[in-house]
Amino acid sequence: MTAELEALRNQAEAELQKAGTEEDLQTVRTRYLGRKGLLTALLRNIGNVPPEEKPQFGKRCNEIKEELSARIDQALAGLASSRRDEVLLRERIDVTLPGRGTRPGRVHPVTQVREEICRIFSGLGFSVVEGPEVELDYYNFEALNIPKNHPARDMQDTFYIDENIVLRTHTSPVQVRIMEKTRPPVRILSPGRVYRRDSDISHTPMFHQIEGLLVDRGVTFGDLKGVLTAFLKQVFGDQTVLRFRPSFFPFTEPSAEVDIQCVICRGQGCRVCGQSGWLEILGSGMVDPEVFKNVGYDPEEFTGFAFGLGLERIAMLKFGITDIRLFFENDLRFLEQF
Ligand code: 2U9
Repeated sequence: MTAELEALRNQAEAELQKAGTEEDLQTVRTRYLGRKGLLTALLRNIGNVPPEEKPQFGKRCNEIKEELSARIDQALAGLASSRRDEVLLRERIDVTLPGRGTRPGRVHPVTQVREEICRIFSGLGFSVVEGPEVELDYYNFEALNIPKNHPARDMQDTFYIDENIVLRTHTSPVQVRIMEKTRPPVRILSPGRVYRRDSDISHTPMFHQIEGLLVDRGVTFGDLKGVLTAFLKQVFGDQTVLRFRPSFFPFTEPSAEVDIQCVICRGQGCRVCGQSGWLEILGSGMVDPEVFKNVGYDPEEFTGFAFGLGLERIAMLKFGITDIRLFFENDLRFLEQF
């Protein structure tokens, strides 16, 4: 029995030498020390050992068990530690390397212009409002006094989703929706994307507009001139020279376009102003009584003025950009200059 015990010990020792993984080690443990293990079975058979050898046999049995168990624990700890070393080696970080750094972003020039205009009109008591870009024909055209046969609705200019739904061609429908819901006084500014079927050096199928609307009792063309003059002098400088030139829009009557003296040649005539000395900046006018009727305002009681401008155009003049498409290419070499 004692010889058998020593043989078992040597066998276990040999298996332990070969065990390369945690799993192997656990197998050895179960095989020898488990409840149904070989050593356990041998100890259970202590009845067959001659009585005078029993104490010695039992003692040796326990020694071997403890030795084996300790060896297994030791080997497991060794495995865990070398795995840790491996991970540490693989994930080594050189803390002396220079950091990558984050390049600060810039505010897009069109956003800069939008923020500036919104800030100026907020100072004049206007609130900023937004609305859907996919719009009902009614709000985009009909309510604004642009009937079905009007040239401004030509298929060439408008993206139709279906017969009654369009991509808005201006932000005016936002203001119509607000007027339907609220009574005057109204002082709103609506910035946003608009869509027109047009594409060249100065037109993109999507561009940005800001429109403004002021409605109250007793609003006159003088108010329009005063507010727009104050606005343009804040954007282009106090010395800016303006002119109000008669024009036509279906939703305003009378209407005027506002020009500033060319910021490049100071009125002498150059390539930017097409030799005219003037730059067209915005369109404006007194809200047509027909529009007021459509939203349930009494045109005898209320008057108002409205204006609209294209943000890309303002940004082009402000920053001296000659091709509108640059705004939409997201070329960092362009954007990083602002
Ligand atoms: C309502 C009533 C009237 C907004 C106006 C213009 C004149 C105008 C153009 C400028 C350049 C569009 O981006 S652009 O192509 N806009 O000339 N817009 S008056 O008139 C309104 C708006 C809302 C209810």
